[in-house]
Amino acid sequence: MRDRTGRPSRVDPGAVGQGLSPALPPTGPEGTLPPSGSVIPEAAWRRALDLIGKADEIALACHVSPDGDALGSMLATGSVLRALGKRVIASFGDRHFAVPRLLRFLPGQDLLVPPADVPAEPELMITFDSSTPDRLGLLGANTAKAHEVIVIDHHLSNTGFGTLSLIDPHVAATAVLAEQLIYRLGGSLDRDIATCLYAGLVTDTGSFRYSSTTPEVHQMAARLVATGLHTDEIARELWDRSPFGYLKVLAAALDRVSLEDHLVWTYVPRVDRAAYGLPYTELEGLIDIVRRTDEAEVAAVLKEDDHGAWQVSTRSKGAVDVGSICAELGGGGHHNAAGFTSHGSVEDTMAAFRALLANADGEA
Ligand SMILES: [Mn+2]
Repeated sequence: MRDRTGRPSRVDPGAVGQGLSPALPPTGPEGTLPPSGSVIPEAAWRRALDLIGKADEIALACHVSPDGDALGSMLATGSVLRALGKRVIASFGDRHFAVPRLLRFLPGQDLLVPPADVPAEPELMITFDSSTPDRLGLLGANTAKAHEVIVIDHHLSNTGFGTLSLIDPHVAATAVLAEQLIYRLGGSLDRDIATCLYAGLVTDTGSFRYSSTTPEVHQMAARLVATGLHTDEIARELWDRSPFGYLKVLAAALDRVSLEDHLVWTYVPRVDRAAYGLPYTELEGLIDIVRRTDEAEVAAVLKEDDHGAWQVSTRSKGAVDVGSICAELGGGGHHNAAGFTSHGSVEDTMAAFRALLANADGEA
């Protein structure tokens, strides 16, 4: 059913799952779907419920080096599916399988298994926040062989690699779509599930600072906070702590920073991290420091991972579409936040990036 805006407004009773245990408190007026701003057709949601209803075992996957949105969306959905009586496993396809330290506070991690333990040909796979099969790392192969694949994502660059797309680039986070799926499954939010979704929402909106922060985002946050989750603890876990070594690596990275026209950039070789035993994943927030530069329109940070590849994070203030630049370099992302991997030197990587940036500037 739809309201006048064409958006789904009510749960279709025929499409709802069996419902969760009554121990979970209801979160909204009975049968009402919360607003999300999503334009995914109701028929697609119905098909998802159908596929989920028919599956006994469901394998969930999110992108490699998961962020709060990828892992949070997956764990929230997984917890609900398990409560519905499904056998659920969840994973991500990193060669060295470990939950990033910043995300270890997320509830529901008992769902996680190493990628090697995911069935080679799952009956049903659901992927989260991953725009391409490549972004699934080792689990790209399982996805290719799965009988059905539901792709839940909000990247404009998503290739639609599943058998069913629940993709909407208009929403701020995959967590928004995960919440919509949870409601349609007949689920409601307890504090643990809400914590996972909230982690996704705050990660992808930069704590409600980015332009993706719509009224619907704040309404969703209100629903989540109403479960009693601890916004202060979540913020501290995600952003306000790091090992001492981070300060030293940060100092070296800032010492190396360059400003060229409207581009500010720096790099972190792995030897810097090795000196302090600092894992690669601790560098996530570095781009947010570099991108604050007033004189720059675009920011880039090159981080050498443990295998010697350069993981490049880029940000734009809006005039330049770094998403398409990164897509041309084999990566992807959003208009204002994107990334790619380079196996070349720092100099070659930056030369390739600068060339595409000059083109984009010319078109702007
Ligand atoms: Mn996301």
